[in-house]
Amino acid sequence: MKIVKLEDVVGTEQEVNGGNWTSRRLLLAKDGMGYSVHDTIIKAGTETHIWYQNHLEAVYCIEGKGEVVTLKDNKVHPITAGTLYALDEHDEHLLRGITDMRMVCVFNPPITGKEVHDENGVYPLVNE
Ligand code: 9YT
Repeated sequence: MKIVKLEDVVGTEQEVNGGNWTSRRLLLAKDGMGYSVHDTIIKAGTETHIWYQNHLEAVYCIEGKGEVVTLKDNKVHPITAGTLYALDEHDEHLLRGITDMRMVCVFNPPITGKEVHDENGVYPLVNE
């Protein structure tokens, strides 16, 4: 069994600053679980275009307040602590932080840690 603490990840290459967000990757593909788990801070006042065409992601807000806008229908979904959104259709969306938001994110397939968002907000599939 593995025990991972947030403090073990902070300040390592598993803490990634994406500009509008900082993601602390607790579990990655290398951990062999079949999914990755991230503790991500979305910064207040930011809007990020995201479209994970190669991944499914569930995002559970545990602190803060914001919005997700699904671009196929321009619907605005309020996000507060205790709300989860699941991108079960690889939904293209905008993620807005009204305050800082703390999100627990799960990706299937797992992120390897080497992905960066391209200009379409997409993560490529990376085979290790
Ligand atoms: C909620 C979300 O998708 N934020 C972008 C960062 C992502 N959680 C990551 O790469 O860790």
